[in-house]
Amino acid sequence: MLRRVSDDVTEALRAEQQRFEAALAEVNDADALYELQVQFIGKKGSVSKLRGRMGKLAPEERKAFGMAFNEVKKAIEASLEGKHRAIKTLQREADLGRFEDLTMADTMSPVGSIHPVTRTRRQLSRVFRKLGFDVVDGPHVEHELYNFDKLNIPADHPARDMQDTFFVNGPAGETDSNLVLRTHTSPVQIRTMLGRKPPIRIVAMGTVFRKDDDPTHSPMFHQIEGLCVDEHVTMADLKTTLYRFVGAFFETDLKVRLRPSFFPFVEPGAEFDMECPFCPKDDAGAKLPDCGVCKGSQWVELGGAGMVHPKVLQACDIDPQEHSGWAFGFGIDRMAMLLHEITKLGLLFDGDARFLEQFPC
Ligand code: FA5
Repeated sequence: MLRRVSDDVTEALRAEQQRFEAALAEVNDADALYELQVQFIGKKGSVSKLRGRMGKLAPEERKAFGMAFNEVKKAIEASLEGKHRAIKTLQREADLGRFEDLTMADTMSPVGSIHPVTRTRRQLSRVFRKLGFDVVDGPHVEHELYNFDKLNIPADHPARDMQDTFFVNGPAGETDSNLVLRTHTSPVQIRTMLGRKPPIRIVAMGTVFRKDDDPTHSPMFHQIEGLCVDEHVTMADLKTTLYRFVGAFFETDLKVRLRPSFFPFVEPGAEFDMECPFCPKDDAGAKLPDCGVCKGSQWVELGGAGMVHPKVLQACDIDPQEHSGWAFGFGIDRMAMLLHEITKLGLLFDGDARFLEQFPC
């Protein structure tokens, strides 16, 4: 049988279609797909070129070839369209799965935290307000008269040696140059009693300064002063108040004790101790001797206390026949150390961020 020209052209057409399908299987992106489209059905594409051979066919062969051509071209266009959609879908899925870190670059300053001493001061303030005390303040640069003399510590008293401090020049032209960096918060007792009349119930907290410097003593530290003056105030009121304070502050029921001691501005005077809250215990609840905080004594000292000396009341125009009072003065830094189990006083003041970061807000 005589082979027709249209058979050859149609065969070439089918061959191009197969070549196209094989090439299409390798295509994975839109650019390569477009190139494939141009290569096969673009103006000068291999399939389009075959159409040009239609003019050489006998008129009766043209129709069959025309139909075959359209069929192949449509199939190629459909495949291109299908692949185009598949590529878009893949691209969208890849976009959705892509991880972009949208967090802002770390350009902000680190957040600070509240210093353990400040935290302790705030806690003390809360506890004493609840116990009915006003919180008052006093200056760091104090008159020698208030820091010593009116507290029954005259110029030649040996107690001054224990609180050696920094004398400060007053403002130019001022006659009273007897100014000191206060050595304790006790002068706030004097300021309060000169400023208001009994009944008085105050606490004062703040920075004090001494010529001290060793592992347990710092030249700058913090104290809390308590003062209560009223009619018939006794040592029993002092002990009860301190017992209530310790329970509220350390949130546990601890014993307290007063040991006889001497401070020129109280009579009788005492050191105030509380039961050590940190002693390890055995299974039966008995305290073990190897406590790092109290060194096995089972007591920790908070500071001094006692009944306000009659001479101090008189120096503030309060009649000791009508009124009596008690006072206490504790180291706040020591309390912060107890509360947070800090072993070295200096850590509180070195300003080392690695230490301070351990007390987040
Ligand atoms: C006084 O300062 C008296 N004003 C306390 C007082 C007030 C007694 C009212 C009676 C009535 P003393 O010097 O002991 O007392 O200090 C009290 C507490 O401050 C001490 O127990 C200790 O906890 C703390 N302290 C004293 N010196 C330093 C120091 N250099 N560094 C850190 N803490 C200190």
